[in-house]
Amino acid sequence: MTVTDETTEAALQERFDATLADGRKIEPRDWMPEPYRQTMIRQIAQHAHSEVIGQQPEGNWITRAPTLARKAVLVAKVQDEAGHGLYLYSACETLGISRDELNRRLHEGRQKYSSIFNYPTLTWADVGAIGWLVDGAAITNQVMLTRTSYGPYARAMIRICKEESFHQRQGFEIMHTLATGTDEQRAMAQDALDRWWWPSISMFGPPDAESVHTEQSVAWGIKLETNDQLRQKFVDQTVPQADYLGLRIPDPDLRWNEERGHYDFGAIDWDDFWKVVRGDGPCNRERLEHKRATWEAGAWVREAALAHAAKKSGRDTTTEEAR
Ligand code: BYC
Repeated sequence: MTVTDETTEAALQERFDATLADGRKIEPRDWMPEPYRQTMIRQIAQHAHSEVIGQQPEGNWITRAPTLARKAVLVAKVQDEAGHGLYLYSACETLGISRDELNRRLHEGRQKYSSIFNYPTLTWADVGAIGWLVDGAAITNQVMLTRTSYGPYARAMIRICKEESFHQRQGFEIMHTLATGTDEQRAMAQDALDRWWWPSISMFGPPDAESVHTEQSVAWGIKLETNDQLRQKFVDQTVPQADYLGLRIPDPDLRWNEERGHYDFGAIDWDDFWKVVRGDGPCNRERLEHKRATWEAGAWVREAALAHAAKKSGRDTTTEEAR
């Protein structure tokens, strides 16, 4: 590297740091340090893959939703998740990586998706629990991400959060219907809460002391709150909701701590979390295999869409020239 290159690099770094210090966004055309770019690609890709794979657990209940209205709402909700995946792939592409490459990395196990989608949906109440708890946890994280430092990611989050908030309410409403229904329905709601509670609170990621990326991501303004801070916020807002439903959170150590002004909660089984993250959860193989198979089965649709776009743009040019 020459002296001039070094000076230029230092000046670019200075401008990047000043943008962050002023609370302004980093935009695709701006210079950014390579590790920042790679961190954004990793996180946005993981987020996009989660939205897409996250369609599977709830999609499992579309044909078995208890009423036509429930079915219509669930179809719309699952379609929203697909849309979130698309916004996020677009945001990720602004960092100079193609959607095909992102999918390749996921299919080859080089990128991740959220641990939460590796659990089965055994009853209709699981659809309620996912909306209430999983979307609830997702919004807690994503409201923070509306203020994240990378512009396209922050802007995608604003719309996503509006939709997630509807998802959370539809889940809570399903749980409320079941919790105020027959004994059997109430038992079904309790069973879903028992199975989804711990995976939902682990979804925020490892404890801060073991989170390898948090410190740097906070310094870059990617994360404005840490995994443990967001987890605590989620627990604090969800416990009163469970009380309202008359359901019991499956944690004997859960209690209000007057001094801290927060709920204390029991130890998370991090061994189980890492087992799931590493590919050994109840549904990991099934989820990834389904994702790969649908990607391959849809190849002809992508090819046809590209051929159509090329043909159409050719026609449009001819029309313009003719004018
Ligand atoms: N699952 O240093 P850490 C939805 C990994 S979908 C798997 O704390 P970071 C919805 C982490 O990647 C919304 N892996 O990392 C859709 C890292 O490994 P690598 C999903 C996890 O990035 C359908 C290692 O552990 N939301 O709403 O600073 C239906 C160390 O972690 C997980 C998002 O994707 C996990 N849960 O913080 C219903 C939010 N947690 O990459 C609903 C965007 C951690 O070094 N992502 N790991 O190999 C984030 O905000 C952050 O990436 C995280 C982790 C808070 C998740």
